[in-house]
Amino acid sequence: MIWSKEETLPRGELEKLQNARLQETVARVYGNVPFYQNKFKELGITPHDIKSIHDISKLPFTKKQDLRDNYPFGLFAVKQDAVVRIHSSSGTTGKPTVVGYTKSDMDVWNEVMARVFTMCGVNSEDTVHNAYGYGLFTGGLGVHNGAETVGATVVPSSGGFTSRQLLLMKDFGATVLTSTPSFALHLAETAQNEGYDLKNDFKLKCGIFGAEPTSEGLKEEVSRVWGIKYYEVYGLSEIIGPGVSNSCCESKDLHIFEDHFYPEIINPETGEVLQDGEKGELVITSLTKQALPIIRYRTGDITSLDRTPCRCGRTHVRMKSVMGRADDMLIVNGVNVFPSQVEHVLANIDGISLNYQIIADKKGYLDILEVMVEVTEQMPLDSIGALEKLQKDIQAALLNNLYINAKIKLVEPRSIERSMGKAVRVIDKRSI
Ligand code: DLL
Repeated sequence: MIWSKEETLPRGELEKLQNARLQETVARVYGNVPFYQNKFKELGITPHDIKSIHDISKLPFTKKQDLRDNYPFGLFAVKQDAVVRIHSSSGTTGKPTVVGYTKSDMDVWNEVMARVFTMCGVNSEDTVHNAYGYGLFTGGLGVHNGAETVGATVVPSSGGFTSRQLLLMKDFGATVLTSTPSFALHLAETAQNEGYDLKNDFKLKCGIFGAEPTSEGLKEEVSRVWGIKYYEVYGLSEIIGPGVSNSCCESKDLHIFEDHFYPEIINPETGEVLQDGEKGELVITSLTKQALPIIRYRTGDITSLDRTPCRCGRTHVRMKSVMGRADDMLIVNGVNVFPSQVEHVLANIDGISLNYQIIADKKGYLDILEVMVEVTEQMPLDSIGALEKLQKDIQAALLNNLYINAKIKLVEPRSIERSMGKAVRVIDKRSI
């Protein structure tokens, strides 16, 4: 089943739609967002220079930092009374990245998420157990609204409380699990430890997983232990949230809903636009967003595009599953973390220096994070009480500011190895 006719538009018609929508978007940002007006002026262009998507490379890029620099609502193209929803993620300087939606943006989000569910064969007969986090993170509510749009029964369980989630999944007869892939495996492991029979106690037929980089091996493992079909959803809050692209029944690659989100692949070093099939950074321009229209957003995600026809009948371009990041962002159990954010938190705590290392690893199927940090010379290393308090303070500050639960290891001054060049801030022992 295909949710909407736009998903199968012949490419010529799709392009016409994209051309018209790009022109509208460019006019909207030029007229309403001083940041873009200034950028256009710097480049010596006006909206009249953009006649079709073939002109898109004349436009400036937008980066995460631009959202932060214009915190909280500086890039919004509408007045506050038109905004019906805000989401946000934590930011480098303690200030979050803020995104907003009008009523029509919410309609688009529900529409693309309805496409996602339909692509995975989910309809009103299904019960969706939604274990993506609810709240400022777009995963919980974005997936929730899409499931309701196709008429499915949604169980809004959010993250955590693993044993209770298993009970609900079994008793409510969930047929679809939506969560991060690592949480799906954690649920399976807990179910096995608690004596459930994964194949017979549950009615799951598929799962829709995303929000973090995932190896093929881990995907196969999720599919195998639960005995379900694995679908993948991709998205980012700056563009809409989950629902930018999704894998179909015929292909592991993800169809990008390009009537709403126009993709390009660039060389992350030079900004040069690359050809289909070439690996580079995904850049997306929103074509219908009202509250936060965004031009050539640098996602930081490395992938490639494929425009060959898909057996499922959809004409929309496919992207490969994300292969890595162009920057140093870590994703820890679905939460995005930049080393600079951790540093900013550490900088506000007395008794420690800014010599630190972030170590990401796996325990079972979940990610664990350790922050190793040197105490200052003044810190009495023989005072166990003082060290324990310091450890707790750092842990609480990271949790409150960045929503990450890290183990803190305090070490003596000058004990973390110094490098000759760039400091080694992150050791990622997880292999994706
Ligand atoms: O993670 C939105 C989302 C929620 C997607 C639920 C899928 C499911 P952000 O918190 O803004 O939004 O994080 C966006 O997460 O740039 C990628 O690096 C990563 N990401 C999202 N989906 C995938 C995926 C949500 N399927 C960032 N595979 C993105 C790999 C993913 N990475």
